[in-house]
Amino acid sequence: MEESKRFGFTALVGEPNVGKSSILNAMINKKLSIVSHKVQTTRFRLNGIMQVEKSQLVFIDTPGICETRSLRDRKYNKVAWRSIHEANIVALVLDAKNGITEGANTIIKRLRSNFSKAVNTIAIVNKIDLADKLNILLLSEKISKDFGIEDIFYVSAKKRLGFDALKGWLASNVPQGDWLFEKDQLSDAPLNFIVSEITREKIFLRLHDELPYDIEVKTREWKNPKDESCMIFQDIFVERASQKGIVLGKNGEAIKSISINAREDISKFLSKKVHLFLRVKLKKKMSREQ
Ligand SMILES: Nc1nc2c(ncn2[C@@H]2O[C@H](COP(=O)(O)OP(=O)(O)OP(=O)(O)O)[C@@H](O)[C@H]2O)c(=O)[nH]1
Ligand SMILES: [Mg+2]
Repeated sequence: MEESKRFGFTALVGEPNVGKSSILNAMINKKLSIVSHKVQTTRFRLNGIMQVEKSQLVFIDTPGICETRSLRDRKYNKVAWRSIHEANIVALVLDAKNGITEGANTIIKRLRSNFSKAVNTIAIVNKIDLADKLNILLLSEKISKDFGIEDIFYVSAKKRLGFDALKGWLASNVPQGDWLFEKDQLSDAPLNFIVSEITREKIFLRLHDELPYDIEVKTREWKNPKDESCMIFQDIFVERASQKGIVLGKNGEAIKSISINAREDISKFLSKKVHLFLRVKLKKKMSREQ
């Protein structure tokens, strides 16, 4: 091991919608994780990787944690807590405007009782573009006094503010160790997953309250992946036959706009021309129960 190399996982945790995925994207300077104004956009753990000088930092984006009775939300909460166990540093993300809500309080308490002091906990106050300075000051006092978190960073993922200090701190606080990933690797997630998620984001953004919540997107086939332009075939799975019409929209307008927007972002992500083919399908009962 080279003496000064460092490597570590930082889990981004917090309530839904505080901007965890936006922070991951701002950190790695690429739109990797999907973002929407809806709560619980993120469903799966996703790693984003970056280098700061001799440190390789891996950010784990996690689903928002919330108090819930629903089986589905409990499943997402579990994904988040499991990620925390693997992290060297836990970054609690708070919304500068909302401050320490009841939900955030619960997460902090559980962090304190379930994790040893050896796990470094920091706070990232996001959306500083939306809050006034006095509120941010009061919030920072509360975070350090009530929760004993001393390392607090103030960022705006939207305006890309405040990230240098955060990157610098993480780079010198992850443990010494060899890098686990290649230098320019952005993520360890399969491309199929990333491009499916982009389409899921466009569905989230296009369909509002009528959104079939448990919608899934799977990339079925990929043609000419090495060529200048490629063809990607994806299936959108809905729970009930009646939901097919919602995704398709009147005269197919919804699916058309989802497809155009997804194709544009996938193209950008892959830096190549993409032809995207979407198909709406009914989930089989088996996969519904999994
Ligand atoms: N004004 C402002 N909005 C932000 C900022 N960061 C994120 N947002 C917005 O907040 C909303 C939620 O962002 P996400 O990154 O999806 O939040 P999340 O915490 O990953 O949400 P879940 O995946 O649902 O848990 C989106 O509409 C973002 O555009 C910020 O710094 N300022
Ligand atoms: Mg998210």
